[in-house]
Order: sequence, then structure tokens, then C-alpha cells
Amino acid sequence: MKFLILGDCHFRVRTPQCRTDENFMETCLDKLQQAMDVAHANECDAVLQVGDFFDSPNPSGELVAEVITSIRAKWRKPFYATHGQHDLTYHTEASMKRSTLRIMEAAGTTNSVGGYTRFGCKTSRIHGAAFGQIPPVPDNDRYFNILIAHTMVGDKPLWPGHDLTGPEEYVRKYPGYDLYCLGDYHYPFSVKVGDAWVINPGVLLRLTASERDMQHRPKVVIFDTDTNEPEDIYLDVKPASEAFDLSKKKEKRVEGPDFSAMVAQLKAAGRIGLSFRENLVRYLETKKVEKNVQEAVWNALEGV
Ligand SMILES: [Mn+2]
Repeated sequence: MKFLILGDCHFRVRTPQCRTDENFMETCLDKLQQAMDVAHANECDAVLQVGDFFDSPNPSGELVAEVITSIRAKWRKPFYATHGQHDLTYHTEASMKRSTLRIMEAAGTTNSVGGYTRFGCKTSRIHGAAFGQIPPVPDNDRYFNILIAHTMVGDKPLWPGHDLTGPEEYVRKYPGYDLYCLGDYHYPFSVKVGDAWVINPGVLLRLTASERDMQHRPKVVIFDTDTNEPEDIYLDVKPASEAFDLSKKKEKRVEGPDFSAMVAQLKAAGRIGLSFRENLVRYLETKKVEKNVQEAVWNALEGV
């Protein structure tokens, strides 16, 4: 069997700062079209999308309609996607029932996979772990077991002191799969751990003018279960020098005290993130606050 692994898509309408695209929705749809063409040309059996399909939990209706139309125009085979934190209102599991992936599922475009669903796809079993979920334990090793998870696993820390789970550590923690398709960490890696492959195709769109994003080459990965090997297929994209206009980059603000050393120290100690909401998520998880209380907190914050 062949699978097309599709990375974090972050589809959106508004053009990110520094990108030169006049119509960013068209750019997103072009990437999707290219990915679906690759799946088609290689006779893939299913598409596996690793979460953060959209950049926000409330994408424009026009974008959602165009994405659904684009997938349905060419693809009649299974398309599995899991929820990333960008697909979830305030990162909560309960918001899955009102997510855009749910709409796409209702439109017959995708099957959304979370921790409690598993799908049979010929000789494979597809399992999911959405953002914040613990991966299920595969219960039948006669099948080729695949996990699609949106979780921060990477091969290189993104900043000094970044406490990053490596692919080997992740497989040790959640063993039993033949193929791990991971999202969240936006930079690609394909690593073999024992007999299993751990693959993150990387982000599909270069969203920021950071050096790492500008050097990133958007791609999809085809995985063939017969050869047990992945194949990278790079998309046709503009060179970074054309896709970005660096003169639009905001000057770093110089006024005010410089907290960067203090923030770096606190981050290294694992005590603080830069986002209020992420710090709150961490606090609620660390304190093991009950799910219904967490929901009430997020609902109360929705109007803020
Ligand atoms: Mn992402």
C-alpha cells in the first residue's frame, strides 16, 4: 500500500507578513492541488494529514469550500486528518465537535482521526492522536499499524534550552506502530527507529521570514508499505527570494527593558512560555484540572 503523508498545512486567506503573494488563498489551493496530483499520479491508497490543516479554528467559509471542492474534484479514496492545536478552539478536545475538520468530514472529504477512532484501510490500521491526546495502543499486529499524531517531536531543538522529545524517545514511549506520521514540529525529518519509520514532512507553506522557514523546501512524503521506504516529493514553489519581501520585516522594537535573558532562563527551567494561553494550558494540565473546569475557563475567556 502507498500513503501520501501531508504535513501541517496552515491554510489561511490573509497573506502572512513578508510574503509577496497577492492572493494567499490561491497559494494554499495550489499547494493542495499539487499534493493531490502527487497522490493521484503515484496511485496512493490514502492521504494522511498530520494536523493544523487550517491556520485557525475559524477559517473563512470560502477557503473551506474551496478546499473541500479541490479534494473532491480528484480524490475518491480515504483522506485521514487529525486535529492540530490550530484546528481547535483554545486547544480543547471538546471543540472537535465544532471544528472545520468535522465540517469536512460531514462533506465526505476527510475522516478525522483522534485517540478514540481507528480506521481499517486494506491491510493497514490508521490510528490518531490529536493535539493533547495520548496515542492509543495498537491492538492487532497482523496489520500495518499507522499513527497520525500532532505532537512536538523533533530532531533538533528550536531554541537554546528547548526540551524536545526526539523520535527514538517517542517510539519508546508509544511502541507498537510500523509508521508514525507526525506534525506540529514544522521542519521535516524521516528517521528509522528499529523497524518503524517516524516521519514529519514539515510545514506545507513557508509562513514566516525566519531563516529556517526561508530555507525550508515544502514537500510531501510517499510511504510504500511493500518496500517499507519513504520517498520525498518536493513541491513546485517560488524561491524564497521571490516568495518573501524582507523589506516588510518589522524592525525589532528597541524601547523598553530587555527581558530576553530572563525569559530564556525561565523557559530553560520549563516554567514559562511566551503565550498567555499556552502557559494557561500548561498550568491546567500540570495541576490536573478536571476537563469540565478547563472547558468553563476557556468558554469564559472566549469573550475576552
Ligand atoms: Mn503547525
